[in-house]
Amino acid sequence: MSTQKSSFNHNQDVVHKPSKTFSSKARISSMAAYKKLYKQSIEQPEKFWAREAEELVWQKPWSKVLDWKAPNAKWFEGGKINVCENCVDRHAVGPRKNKAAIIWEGEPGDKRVITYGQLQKDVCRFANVLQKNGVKAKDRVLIYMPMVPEAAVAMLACARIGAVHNVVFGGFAAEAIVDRLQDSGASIIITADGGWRRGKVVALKPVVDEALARYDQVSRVIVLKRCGNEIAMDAARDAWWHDEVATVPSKHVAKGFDSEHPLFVLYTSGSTGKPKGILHTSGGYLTGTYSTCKYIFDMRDDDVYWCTADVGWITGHSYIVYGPLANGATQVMYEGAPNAPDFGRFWKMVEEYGVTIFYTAPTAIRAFIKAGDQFPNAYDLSSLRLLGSVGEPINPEAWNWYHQKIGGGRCPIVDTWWQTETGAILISPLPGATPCKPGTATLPFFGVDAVILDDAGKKCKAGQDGRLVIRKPWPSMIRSIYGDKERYKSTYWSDYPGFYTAGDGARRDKDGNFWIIGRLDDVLNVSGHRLGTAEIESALVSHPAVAEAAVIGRPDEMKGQAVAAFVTLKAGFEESEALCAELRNHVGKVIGAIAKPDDLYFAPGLPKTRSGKIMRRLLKELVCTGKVTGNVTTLEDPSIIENLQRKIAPHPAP
Ligand code: 7RM
Repeated sequence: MSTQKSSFNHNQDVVHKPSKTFSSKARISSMAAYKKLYKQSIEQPEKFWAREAEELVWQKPWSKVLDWKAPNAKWFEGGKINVCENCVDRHAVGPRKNKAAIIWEGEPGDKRVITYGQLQKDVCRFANVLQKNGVKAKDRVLIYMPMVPEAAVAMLACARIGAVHNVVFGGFAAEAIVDRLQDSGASIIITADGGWRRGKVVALKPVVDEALARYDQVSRVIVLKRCGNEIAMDAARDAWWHDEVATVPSKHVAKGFDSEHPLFVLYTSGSTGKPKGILHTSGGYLTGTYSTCKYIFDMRDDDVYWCTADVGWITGHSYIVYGPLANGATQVMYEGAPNAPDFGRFWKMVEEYGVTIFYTAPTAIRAFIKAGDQFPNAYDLSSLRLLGSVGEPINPEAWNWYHQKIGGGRCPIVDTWWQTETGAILISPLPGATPCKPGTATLPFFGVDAVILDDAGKKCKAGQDGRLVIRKPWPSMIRSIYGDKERYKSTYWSDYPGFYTAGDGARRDKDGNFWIIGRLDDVLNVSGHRLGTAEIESALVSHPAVAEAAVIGRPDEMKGQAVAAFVTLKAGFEESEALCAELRNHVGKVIGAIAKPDDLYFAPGLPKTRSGKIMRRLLKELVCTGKVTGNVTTLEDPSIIENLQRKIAPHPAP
């Protein structure tokens, strides 16, 4: 175990305290307030979470807040709740009836505003459609849609009738649909003819047809007409969304379901093995997403919130659909790519709709940096008051750019750490309280007992690397891997019995901040020193020539592992041996000689998942064997690997 100082934090002294203007209006407005409530929430988590859950509408009150027999949690047992009623109906009957719930923009520029009153009608109609088609509580419904309001409507309609949705990202191929149908046993699919992406129609229904040629247990496919592209309709099996909703009433009674009633299954690819169906349930999940939105985004009725994720990811489930709508928020939803027609699209929309809270991923931020400042410079971004980041460690370079260029130096940044499995954010600054250092997700949310343990299960000291562990159950946690309790137990609860292991390496600094240093599967061991991928990559990106970097360990006889780095340069910089030496030395200066890359490859692009995470295992395989044979179905752009395979030559250390 290394105990070097946090090398990720190469501008050690920079601490961004929330401004007085921000703090004075925030729900949690000082560190003293955070610490007090955090202490209470850890001493009596059930009391904290019960208070949060009480802000939701329950059709029957719970009799017990938590029943915990590790690794099985039941939250709010005895309670009956309708998740959809909480996200839609309760706003549609009060003063928010005519408030915009969703301000949607299609990629071609078409616009729609859906009020809570309208959303209620749409959701009720679609709930009636599902029931008319025989869907019952606990049935699985596969949703394969573009980023249109109907994707949220379909999810909410499932929740309303107690059906379990399984959203499959619209960029996945037929194979992913078949896998998920087989595992979940869904018998109905909700899809669209297509969606717009970078000026082209991405056809969806034909992909469903391809999947159903290999799987025959689906009896109904409901198709939204979005793009008007030509598709085949099987008269016995397929029906148009608009025909279906035309024949049903816009009223539907939302009945209460048990708090532990399943809400959805969302598959995560995982680095090896078959995708895991992460199962979430109702009352606890909604409490977690509701509460984190309220405190971490400090969401208000007059905010215009925008999360740029796709509903096919957990971020879209928790922070587009359930959390914001449970808070009665107004949000922007966008169909297409960030660079359609150019990299100014997001900023144009921020200006146009007066977005106040903006939540995106480091991969997007790095793409914006690479594209150039002329794009954000062309728009008025002064409506923004709070920024968020999720998905990967945000390297200080990206943090600072986001803070200055997008936030005008005025907006706090909440770097939110969480997972599909955690359901809601677990580690994050509170924007009116927490002093932020670029690169750290800072401190645990209320009720979250996060620690870093060494291999022997001992708590790590400040500065010491270990594994991130959560010691207490929390309401929005995963309940099982769908259909596989054993795998659930062995994957998450067996490293340290009774504790949840996240699979991330981390360390705390002297102020208690959590620094996520990368996935444990990716951690390097160089001459006995553990090195996180995040910190070496971050050191590379702190060089002015570098846009993005990925680091892996390859076997080395002397050192155990040697460091191999893939580097994408910013526009205007040329690959050269001199630059290579300079980058290597730069890492040496920032972290220490131990982390200097042994091999350095210039790569025009890095292999990423469709949600933007770097796929290091593919790079590792490529370096170790010269080819990539592993599962590449989650790869966003397969040509990147082909190009790397053909073009790359290492620049070995002299
Ligand atoms: C929300 C989401 C989870 C993994 C997680 C981490 C990484 C996510 C951060 C982060 C550092 C962050 N769910 N991760 N957020 N690492 N700082 N703020 O991404 O299931 O798709 O991925 O993502 O490794 O374990 S996920």
